Amino acid sequence: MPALRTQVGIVGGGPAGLLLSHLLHLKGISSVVLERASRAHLEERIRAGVLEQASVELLEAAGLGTRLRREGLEHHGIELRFAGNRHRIALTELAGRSITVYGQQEVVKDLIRARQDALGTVLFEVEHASIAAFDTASPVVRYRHEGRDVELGCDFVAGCDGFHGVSRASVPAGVLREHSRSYPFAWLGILAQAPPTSPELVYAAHDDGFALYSMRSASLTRLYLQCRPDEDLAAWSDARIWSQLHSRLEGADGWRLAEGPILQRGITPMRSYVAEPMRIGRLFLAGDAAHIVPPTGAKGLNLAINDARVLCEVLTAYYSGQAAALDEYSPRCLARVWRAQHFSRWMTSMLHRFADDDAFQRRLQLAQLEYVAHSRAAAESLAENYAGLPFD
Ligand code: FAS
Ligand code: PHB
Repeated sequence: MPALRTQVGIVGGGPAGLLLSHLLHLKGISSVVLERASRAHLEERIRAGVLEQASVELLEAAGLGTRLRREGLEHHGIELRFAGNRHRIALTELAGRSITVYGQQEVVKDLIRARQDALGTVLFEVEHASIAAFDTASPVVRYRHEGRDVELGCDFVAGCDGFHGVSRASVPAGVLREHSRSYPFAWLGILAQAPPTSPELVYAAHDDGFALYSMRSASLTRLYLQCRPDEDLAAWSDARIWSQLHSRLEGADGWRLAEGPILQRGITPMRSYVAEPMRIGRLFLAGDAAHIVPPTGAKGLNLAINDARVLCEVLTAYYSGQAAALDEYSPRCLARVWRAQHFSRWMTSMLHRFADDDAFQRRLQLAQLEYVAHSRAAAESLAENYAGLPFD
C-alpha cells in the first residue's frame, strides 16, 4: 500500500474541510482533503444560504472575498410575519452587524478554486476512508482512490465529513457524550427560477405551518415550508407547493411571491445534535460531524466556518511550540455551538406549528412573537444571535 504523509489529514471536502485546508495553507501547514463525492456534486449541492458578518469577514481576510462581495447580497434586516402582519428586525441597526446571502455551494466553489490555485491536494471520489491510531502521535487515514489503496500518515486528523461521515463513527463507544433533539416536522425546500419580490428574508408563522422566503440572486428564489418529517416529496405537486407558500407567506398588504420553474426540491430533516468533546486524541471533529442545528437560525454553515477557524488557530499554535493550545479547541467551539443550538431551537419553537400544541401553547407562541416584534430589547437579542456574535 503506497504511503503518503501530510501534517493534517482532512476527511470531508465540504465547507469545514475545505476552509480548514485553505486556512492551514495560509499558515504554512500542509493538509490533504479526502472527499467522497465528485467535484460536480459538491458544486451543485444546494444547502445553506446565509453568512454571518463574522464569516464574511473571515472569508475576505483569507482572500476569498472577491466573488462573495460581487455576487453576495448584503442584508440589514429580516422580516417576521405572523397574524397577517409583517415586522422588520433591523439587524444592523439593532446589533451592528449584517448578514450576506451567498449560497453554500458558491462558498465551496470559491474554496475548491483557492485550493487548486495554491496547488493544494483535494481528492474527490475517494472511497472507503477510515481513520486509525488517533490515540497515538501518528494517526493514519486509509482510503481508496483511482483504484489504489493508500495510507496517509499525519500528525492530526480533522473529521469534517458531516453528520453521516466516518469520523465520529470512528470514536470508540462510551467516549463521546451525545445530545440530541428531534422535531415533529421537516422542511420542504425549493429553488425557483423566479425573481425575488422582497428585498429581505421573510420568516412566517402560520396556522398551516412555517414558511421561509429567501433568495440566491436577482433571478433565483429559495423557499421552504414546514412539512411532516416523513413527507413524501412526490405528494407535493408544483401547484400544491406554490399554493402553500402563497397562503403561509402572503398577507393583506398586497406583497406577492413570484412563481417560476422549480429547479431543485428536497426535504431537509430537522434535528439538534451535539457530540462532546470535539477533540479525541489527535482527531478533531468539525462542522456537521460534531453538531447539527435546525436551519431556522441559519447557523449550520456559520458554525462549520467557526470550527475551521478555531482549529486552524490551535494547530498553528501547536506547530509554534504551544502544544497546550490543542486543549482549547473543543471548549471554544462548543461555547459557540451551544449558543447557536439554543437560538436555533428558540427560533424553531417560536415559528413552527406543533401539531400537539393546545390553545394555551399557541397563545404563548403568539405572545413571544408579539414581544419580539414590539420590544427593542427582545429584537436586539434576536438580531445579535441571527447576525452572529463576534468571534471569540
Ligand atoms: P457537509 O455535510 O457540508 O460536508 C461534509 C462532506 O464530507 C461532504 O461533502 C461529504 O460528501 C463528505 N463525506 C461524508 N462522508 C465521507 C467519507 N466517509 N469520506 C469522505 N468524505 C465524506 N444550514 C443552514 O445554515 N441553512 C440551511 O438552509 C441549511 N440547509 C441544509 C440542507 C441540507 C439538505 C443539509 C444536509 C444541511 C443543510 N444545512 C443548512 C446545514 C449545512 O449547511 C451544514 O451546516 C454545512 O454543510 C456544514 O458543513 P460541513 O461540516 O463541511 O459538512
Ligand atoms: C437559505 O437561504 O437557504 C436559508 C436562509 C435562512 C435560513 C435557512 C436557509 O434560516
